[in-house]
Amino acid sequence: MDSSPTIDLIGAPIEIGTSEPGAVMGPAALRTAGLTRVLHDLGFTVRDRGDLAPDCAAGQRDLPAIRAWMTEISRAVETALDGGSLPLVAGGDHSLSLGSVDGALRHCTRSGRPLFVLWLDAHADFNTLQTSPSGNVHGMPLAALCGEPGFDALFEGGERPLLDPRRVHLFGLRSIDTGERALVTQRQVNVVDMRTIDEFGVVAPLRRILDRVAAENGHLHASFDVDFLDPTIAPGVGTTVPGGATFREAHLIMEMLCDSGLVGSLDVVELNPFLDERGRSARVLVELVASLFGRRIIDRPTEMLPLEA
Ligand code: B3U
Ligand code: MN
Ligand code: MN
Repeated sequence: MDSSPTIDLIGAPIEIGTSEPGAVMGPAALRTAGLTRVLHDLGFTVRDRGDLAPDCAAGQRDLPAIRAWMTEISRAVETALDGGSLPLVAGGDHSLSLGSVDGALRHCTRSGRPLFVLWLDAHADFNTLQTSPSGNVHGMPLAALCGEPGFDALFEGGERPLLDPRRVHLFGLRSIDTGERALVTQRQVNVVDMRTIDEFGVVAPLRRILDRVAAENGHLHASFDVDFLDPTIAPGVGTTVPGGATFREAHLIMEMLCDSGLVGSLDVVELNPFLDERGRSARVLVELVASLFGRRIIDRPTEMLPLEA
């Protein structure tokens, strides 16, 4: 990101991509936990664009309803990026990334930069309608964005840019379905699973990803699913998976992303305040977002850098 871009906060209270109600309250909880204030205190101009409210009948959960969301989110993200702002999409379930990544893709196609996606998530979200065990669209956005068949009803007619699966980096993976796993391998999606993080920590794998994005002058879209975190620190999410990232690991990732200056757009998804404990998860997320946008403990004395061998 530039030194201090304007941040466009885009609320996307969508929950039709999941079977667990409550994510609709996510954007409100993030605001209550101080998201806007924290960013403002860090010196950013934050334009709160409010919550998107596409026109679809209440209770409608099919692909055309998700398409209505997708179209609005995509436009909001593309408009923000075209205007030089950094879009922060607050969810809402992970199907919202259909829109945010689509918007970033459209912007990048025009500006001629490759789009990389860092998917911080317990899940791969690479199911198709065929492989999905649940039928929930929040488990499918990456497959749809990468052009897997079966998602035509999601996209408006005409050309749409496709996401290159080899530029997708799953990070924190620890739950994947059988057909989904085959597809992730076939399409050469990059995976840093929890086993890798246990063995090497977060620094080496993340540095490798960031070096790659920097070498190609890419735009990095970070998509942060609350279930990337261990449920003991972030219980407010519909699909908890044990063995997630610690606060320290997540915090360090955010600091590294900040230092890289590469993140051009961000999603914070799957916060379910109905399942949270006294706002804990929302507060943790706001802390992490603050670190991504430059909050630091102290400026590191340069003679301390680099510490690695
Ligand atoms: N892979 C499973 C579970 C899941 C994916 N994303 C979330 N849960 N949050 C599925 O339903 O596709
Ligand atoms: Mn997800
Ligand atoms: Mn997930």
